[in-house]
Amino acid sequence: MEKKNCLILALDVTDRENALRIANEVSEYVDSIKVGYPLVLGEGLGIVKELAELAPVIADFKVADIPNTDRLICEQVFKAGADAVITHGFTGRDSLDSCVKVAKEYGRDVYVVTEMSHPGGVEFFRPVAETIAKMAVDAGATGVVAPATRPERVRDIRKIIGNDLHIISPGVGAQGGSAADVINAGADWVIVGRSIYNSDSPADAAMKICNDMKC
Ligand code: 3DU
Repeated sequence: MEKKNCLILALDVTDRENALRIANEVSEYVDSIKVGYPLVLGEGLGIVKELAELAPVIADFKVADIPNTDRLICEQVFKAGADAVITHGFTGRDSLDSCVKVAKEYGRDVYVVTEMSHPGGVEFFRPVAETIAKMAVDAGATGVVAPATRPERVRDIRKIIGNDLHIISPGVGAQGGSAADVINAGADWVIVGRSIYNSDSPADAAMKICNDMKC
Protein backbone atom coordinates (compact mmCIF):
# COMPACT_ATOMS: atom_id res chain seq x y z
CA MET A 1 0.00 0.00 0.00
CA GLU A 2 1.37 3.36 -0.97
CA LYS A 3 1.70 5.84 1.90
CA LYS A 4 0.14 9.19 1.06
CA ASN A 5 -2.25 10.15 3.84
CA CYS A 6 -1.57 7.52 6.56
CA LEU A 7 -5.32 6.98 6.77
CA ILE A 8 -7.31 3.77 6.22
CA LEU A 9 -11.10 3.95 6.19
CA ALA A 10 -12.86 1.19 8.16
CA LEU A 11 -16.04 0.89 6.10
CA ASP A 12 -18.30 -0.87 8.59
CA VAL A 13 -21.60 0.11 7.02
CA THR A 14 -23.81 -2.74 5.89
CA ASP A 15 -25.32 -1.60 2.61
CA ARG A 16 -23.79 -1.07 -0.80
CA GLU A 17 -25.29 2.34 -1.51
CA ASN A 18 -23.91 3.92 1.67
CA ALA A 19 -20.62 2.12 1.28
CA LEU A 20 -20.03 3.41 -2.23
CA ARG A 21 -21.22 6.93 -1.38
CA ILE A 22 -18.87 7.22 1.61
CA ALA A 23 -15.96 5.57 -0.21
CA ASN A 24 -16.36 7.99 -3.12
CA GLU A 25 -16.53 10.99 -0.80
CA VAL A 26 -13.34 10.12 1.10
CA SER A 27 -11.27 8.34 -1.55
CA GLU A 28 -8.88 11.27 -2.01
CA TYR A 29 -8.00 11.22 1.71
CA VAL A 30 -7.52 7.49 2.31
CA ASP A 31 -4.76 5.14 1.22
CA SER A 32 -6.93 2.06 1.61
CA ILE A 33 -10.45 0.93 2.49
CA LYS A 34 -10.84 -1.79 5.10
CA VAL A 35 -13.91 -3.98 4.78
CA GLY A 36 -14.96 -6.68 7.19
CA TYR A 37 -17.84 -8.91 8.14
CA PRO A 38 -20.50 -6.17 8.50
CA LEU A 39 -20.30 -5.05 4.87
CA VAL A 40 -19.42 -8.39 3.27
CA LEU A 41 -22.17 -10.24 5.14
CA GLY A 42 -24.56 -7.45 4.17
CA GLU A 43 -23.68 -7.19 0.51
CA GLY A 44 -21.53 -10.15 -0.47
CA LEU A 45 -17.88 -10.40 -1.41
CA GLY A 46 -18.56 -8.66 -4.75
CA ILE A 47 -18.43 -5.31 -2.94
CA VAL A 48 -14.65 -5.75 -2.66
CA LYS A 49 -14.21 -5.43 -6.42
CA GLU A 50 -16.36 -2.31 -6.59
CA LEU A 51 -14.44 -0.63 -3.77
CA ALA A 52 -11.09 -1.70 -5.20
CA GLU A 53 -11.76 0.63 -8.13
CA LEU A 54 -11.57 3.53 -5.65
CA ALA A 55 -8.74 2.41 -3.35
CA PRO A 56 -6.86 -0.76 -2.40
CA VAL A 57 -9.03 -2.93 -0.15
CA ILE A 58 -7.92 -4.58 3.09
CA ALA A 59 -10.13 -7.56 3.94
CA ASP A 60 -10.47 -7.61 7.71
CA PHE A 61 -11.61 -11.17 8.27
CA LYS A 62 -9.28 -11.73 11.22
CA VAL A 63 -8.55 -15.13 9.75
CA ALA A 64 -8.10 -17.65 12.58
CA ASP A 65 -8.37 -21.26 11.55
CA ILE A 66 -6.33 -24.31 10.63
CA PRO A 67 -3.85 -23.82 7.79
CA ASN A 68 -6.00 -25.44 5.10
CA THR A 69 -9.08 -23.36 5.93
CA ASP A 70 -6.95 -20.23 6.17
CA ARG A 71 -5.58 -20.98 2.72
CA LEU A 72 -9.08 -21.35 1.27
CA ILE A 73 -10.23 -18.08 2.90
CA CYS A 74 -7.21 -16.12 1.67
CA GLU A 75 -7.60 -17.46 -1.87
CA GLN A 76 -11.24 -16.28 -1.96
CA VAL A 77 -10.30 -12.88 -0.55
CA PHE A 78 -7.53 -12.26 -3.08
CA LYS A 79 -9.57 -13.62 -6.00
CA ALA A 80 -12.27 -11.13 -5.01
CA GLY A 81 -9.79 -8.29 -5.54
CA ALA A 82 -8.56 -7.51 -2.03
CA ASP A 83 -5.07 -6.11 -1.80
CA ALA A 84 -4.49 -7.40 1.73
CA VAL A 85 -5.95 -9.61 4.42
CA ILE A 86 -5.91 -9.28 8.21
CA THR A 87 -5.27 -12.49 10.12
CA HIS A 88 -5.01 -13.44 13.75
CA GLY A 89 -1.71 -14.81 15.01
CA PHE A 90 -2.81 -16.77 18.08
CA THR A 91 -3.68 -19.76 15.90
CA GLY A 92 0.03 -20.38 15.49
CA ARG A 93 2.86 -20.22 13.01
CA ASP A 94 1.56 -22.90 10.63
CA SER A 95 -1.74 -21.07 10.17
CA LEU A 96 0.02 -17.76 9.59
CA ASP A 97 2.49 -19.40 7.18
CA SER A 98 -0.46 -20.62 5.14
CA CYS A 99 -1.85 -17.08 4.78
CA VAL A 100 1.54 -15.61 3.92
CA LYS A 101 2.15 -18.32 1.30
CA VAL A 102 -1.12 -17.55 -0.49
CA ALA A 103 -0.49 -13.81 -0.24
CA LYS A 104 2.92 -14.20 -1.84
CA GLU A 105 1.43 -16.31 -4.66
CA TYR A 106 -1.02 -13.50 -5.39
CA GLY A 107 1.46 -10.68 -4.67
CA ARG A 108 -0.70 -9.37 -1.83
CA ASP A 109 -0.23 -8.35 1.81
CA VAL A 110 -0.89 -9.90 5.22
CA TYR A 111 -1.35 -7.95 8.46
CA VAL A 112 -1.36 -9.81 11.76
CA VAL A 113 -3.33 -8.70 14.85
CA THR A 114 -1.03 -8.32 17.86
CA GLU A 115 -3.10 -6.69 20.63
CA MET A 116 -6.64 -5.42 20.09
CA SER A 117 -7.70 -1.85 20.83
CA HIS A 118 -10.83 -2.36 22.93
CA PRO A 119 -10.64 -2.68 26.76
CA GLY A 120 -10.94 -6.49 26.57
CA GLY A 121 -8.00 -6.50 24.17
CA VAL A 122 -5.62 -6.65 27.13
CA GLU A 123 -7.18 -9.71 28.77
CA PHE A 124 -5.72 -12.40 26.54
CA PHE A 125 -3.63 -10.52 23.99
CA ARG A 126 -1.40 -8.46 26.29
CA PRO A 127 0.81 -11.35 27.45
CA VAL A 128 1.31 -12.67 23.90
CA ALA A 129 1.32 -9.51 21.77
CA GLU A 130 5.11 -9.27 21.51
CA THR A 131 5.41 -12.98 20.70
CA ILE A 132 2.82 -12.61 17.94
CA ALA A 133 4.65 -9.54 16.61
CA LYS A 134 7.93 -11.49 16.50
CA MET A 135 6.17 -14.35 14.72
CA ALA A 136 4.80 -11.89 12.13
CA VAL A 137 8.38 -10.83 11.38
CA ASP A 138 9.65 -14.42 11.16
CA ALA A 139 6.75 -15.50 8.93
CA GLY A 140 7.33 -12.68 6.45
CA ALA A 141 4.07 -10.82 7.03
CA THR A 142 3.68 -7.30 5.64
CA GLY A 143 2.81 -5.79 8.97
CA VAL A 144 0.83 -5.91 12.17
CA VAL A 145 -2.30 -4.41 13.67
CA ALA A 146 -1.66 -2.60 16.98
CA PRO A 147 -3.91 -0.44 19.20
CA ALA A 148 -4.21 3.32 18.74
CA THR A 149 -5.89 3.37 22.15
CA ARG A 150 -2.50 2.47 23.68
CA PRO A 151 0.29 4.31 21.85
CA GLU A 152 2.79 2.95 24.35
CA ARG A 153 1.98 -0.55 23.10
CA VAL A 154 2.55 0.59 19.51
CA ARG A 155 5.97 1.81 20.66
CA ASP A 156 6.69 -1.59 22.29
CA ILE A 157 5.61 -3.47 19.18
CA ARG A 158 7.62 -1.20 16.89
CA LYS A 159 10.73 -2.15 18.90
CA ILE A 160 10.01 -5.83 18.24
CA ILE A 161 9.27 -5.59 14.51
CA GLY A 162 11.85 -2.97 13.52
CA ASN A 163 11.25 -0.81 10.47
CA ASP A 164 10.67 -3.44 7.80
CA LEU A 165 7.11 -4.26 8.84
CA HIS A 166 4.24 -1.78 8.84
CA ILE A 167 1.90 -0.98 11.71
CA ILE A 168 -1.74 -0.26 10.96
CA SER A 169 -3.59 1.04 13.98
CA PRO A 170 -7.32 1.06 14.79
CA GLY A 171 -8.92 2.79 17.77
CA VAL A 172 -8.80 6.46 16.75
CA GLY A 173 -11.81 8.67 17.48
CA ALA A 174 -14.80 6.58 18.58
CA GLN A 175 -12.58 4.31 20.72
CA GLY A 176 -10.72 7.28 22.20
CA GLY A 177 -7.33 7.13 20.48
CA SER A 178 -5.56 10.11 18.90
CA ALA A 179 -4.32 9.80 15.32
CA ALA A 180 -1.36 12.14 15.88
CA ASP A 181 -0.29 10.35 19.09
CA VAL A 182 -0.23 6.91 17.53
CA ILE A 183 1.58 8.08 14.40
CA ASN A 184 4.17 9.70 16.69
CA ALA A 185 4.43 6.38 18.55
CA GLY A 186 5.42 4.59 15.36
CA ALA A 187 2.26 3.59 13.49
CA ASP A 188 2.33 3.90 9.70
CA TRP A 189 -1.41 4.18 9.19
CA VAL A 190 -4.42 4.80 11.40
CA ILE A 191 -7.65 2.92 10.73
CA VAL A 192 -10.75 5.04 11.32
CA GLY A 193 -14.37 3.98 10.99
CA ARG A 194 -17.22 5.62 12.91
CA SER A 195 -15.62 9.07 13.20
CA ILE A 196 -15.70 9.20 9.41
CA TYR A 197 -18.69 7.19 8.22
CA ASN A 198 -21.06 8.50 10.93
CA SER A 199 -20.06 12.11 10.26
CA ASP A 200 -22.40 14.50 8.42
CA SER A 201 -19.45 15.12 6.13
CA PRO A 202 -17.19 12.06 5.85
CA ALA A 203 -14.81 13.98 3.58
CA ASP A 204 -14.38 16.81 6.10
CA ALA A 205 -13.87 14.30 8.92
CA ALA A 206 -11.23 12.42 6.93
CA MET A 207 -9.50 15.66 5.92
CA LYS A 208 -9.39 16.81 9.55
CA ILE A 209 -7.75 13.54 10.65
CA CYS A 210 -5.16 13.88 7.87
CA ASN A 211 -4.43 17.47 8.93
CA ASP A 212 -4.11 16.43 12.59
CA MET A 213 -1.56 13.74 11.72
CA LYS A 214 0.53 15.82 9.32
CA CYS A 215 1.79 12.50 8.01
O1 3DU B 1 -13.72 2.18 16.10
P1 3DU B 1 -13.90 2.50 14.64
O2 3DU B 1 -15.34 2.70 14.24
O3 3DU B 1 -12.99 3.61 14.19
O4 3DU B 1 -13.48 1.19 13.78
C1 3DU B 1 -12.29 0.50 13.99
C2 3DU B 1 -12.19 -0.64 13.01
O5 3DU B 1 -11.02 -1.39 13.23
C3 3DU B 1 -13.33 -1.64 13.06
O6 3DU B 1 -13.53 -2.14 11.75
C4 3DU B 1 -12.82 -2.73 13.96
O7 3DU B 1 -13.42 -3.97 13.69
C5 3DU B 1 -11.34 -2.75 13.59
N1 3DU B 1 -10.43 -3.20 14.63
C6 3DU B 1 -10.38 -2.60 15.85
O8 3DU B 1 -11.14 -1.66 16.10
C7 3DU B 1 -9.47 -3.06 16.80
C8 3DU B 1 -8.61 -4.05 16.53
O9 3DU B 1 -7.73 -4.41 17.43
C9 3DU B 1 -8.66 -4.62 15.28
C10 3DU B 1 -9.57 -4.17 14.35
